[in-house]
Amino acid sequence: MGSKRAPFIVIEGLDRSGKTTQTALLQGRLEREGIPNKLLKFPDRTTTIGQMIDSYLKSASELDDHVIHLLFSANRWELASTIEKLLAEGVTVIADRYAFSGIAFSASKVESSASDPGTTIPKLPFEWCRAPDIGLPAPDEVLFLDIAPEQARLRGGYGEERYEKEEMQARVRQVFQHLGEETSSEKPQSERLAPGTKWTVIDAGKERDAVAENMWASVQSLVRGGLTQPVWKTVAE
Ligand code: NYM
Ligand code: MG
Repeated sequence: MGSKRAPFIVIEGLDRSGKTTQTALLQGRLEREGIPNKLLKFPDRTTTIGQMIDSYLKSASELDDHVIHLLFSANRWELASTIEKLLAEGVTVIADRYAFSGIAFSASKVESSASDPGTTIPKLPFEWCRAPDIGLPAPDEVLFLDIAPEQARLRGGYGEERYEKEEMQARVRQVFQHLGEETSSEKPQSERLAPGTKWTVIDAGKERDAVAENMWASVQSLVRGGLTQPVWKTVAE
C-alpha cells in the first residue's frame, strides 16, 4: 500500500430513497471483496449529542432551528478525527448521510414571509447552514440516491419523524441538486464546495439490485486502488 490511504464515500438521499438498504448492500460487497471498511451513520444517535438529535427528530423535544443545525454538525465533528484515522489506516469509510444532508435539510426549513404571507422564505440562510461544517474531512465521492418525492412516498409512506413530509422532501431534493452543482467537476476546482469530491447521481427509482450495481460500478476503482493525496477538507468558498 505504501503511503496510500483508503477512500471516504458518502451516501446521500431523501428519506425513503433506499439509502440505508443500499449502504448495507455496498458494505456487504466490500466485505466480499475483502476490503477493510467501516460503516458510519449520521446522525450517530448513540452519542450524547446524538441522543439530543434523536429526541428532536422524534418530536420528544423542541429546539431552536439554529441549535439543532449546530448539533447535527457537532455530531459530525465528534467523529472527524476517527474518520481521518481510519482512512490513514487503510479502512474505507462509508457514511450513511453527512454534511450535505446537514445543509439540505436545514436550508429547506421555511416560514411564511411577514411582508407577504402568501409566500415562504428560508428560516436559515444557505451560507449560514454551510459554515459549521467547513474544515470537516470531505468525502472522495458522494453517491446521491436520487428519487422523486412522489415516488418515495409510494414506497410505503413517510415515517413519523420530523421532515418526513412531501413538501419538505421536495425542497430538500432541490438543495441537494444545488449542492451537486456546487460540487461538480464542471466548476473550476477552486470554486467548488469540496474540491476533491466527486458527485455521482444514482437513479434510486430503479430496482434494488440495479441500484446496487450502479453504485458499485461508480466506486470500485476508488476502493480497490486507494488514494495518495491527503483527505480533502470542505472549504469556505
Ligand atoms: N438530517 C440528517 C438533518 O436534518 N441534518 C443532518 O445533518 C443529518 C445528518 O435527519 N430526515 C435529517 C435527515 C433525516 C433525519 O436521518 C434522520 P435518517 O438517515 O433518516 O436516520
Ligand atoms: Mg429517515
